[in-house]
Amino acid sequence: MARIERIGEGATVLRGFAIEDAARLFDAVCAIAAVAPFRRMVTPGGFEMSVQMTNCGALGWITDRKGYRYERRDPETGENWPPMPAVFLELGKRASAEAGFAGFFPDSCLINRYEAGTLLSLHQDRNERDFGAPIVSFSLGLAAVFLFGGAERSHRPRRIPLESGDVVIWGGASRLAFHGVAPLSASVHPLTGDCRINLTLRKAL
Ligand code: MD6
Ligand code: FE
Repeated sequence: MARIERIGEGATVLRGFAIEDAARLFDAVCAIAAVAPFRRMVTPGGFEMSVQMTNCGALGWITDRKGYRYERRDPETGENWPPMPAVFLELGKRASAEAGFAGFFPDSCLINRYEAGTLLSLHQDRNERDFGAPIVSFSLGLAAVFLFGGAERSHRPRRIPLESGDVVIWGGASRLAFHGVAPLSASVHPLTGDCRINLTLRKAL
């Protein structure tokens, strides 16, 4: 059974929740990346992000010079994003229910790939239509330090170590909290090799 850790109002870490399914999740990520490759997207300000991204599900989160948004098609291939694997849906629903958000039905999964030195600067997830739905975030492979701040950017973030199999569920009063990921340390993990994979399941529409 996963150990439940409350990290804020509406924000929960389920330690080791996905450990037994980590290999299945990673295999599904590899199959998705074979069709919709990882890429570094450009922010509206013109900076290339250090984290590499792809998506699956009906909608995918993208950024380019025109802004942050969800799109039905992968701009690199012109095709729909690959479908959401059943194992993502099933685990996402179970994890969110365990954290007190019953009835979560994600239509989008953003997949992030971190290598040594990759970071994600503080941001809010606010391109979704309905902030009533939580975000469910799975960590696979190398450990990372998740930065969990407050409602304002100036609020100094807490540092929360995340390991392979940990799940963060994020909603309610924390839904718009600033958060990010500290630069990844170089290491090797038996599942993913030299990288960390993060899946964030969202209800975009
Ligand atoms: C990551 N996660 O862990 C980046 N956003 O790689 C996120 O940006 C995130 O983990 C919203 C809720 C949970 C998250
Ligand atoms: Fe985020």
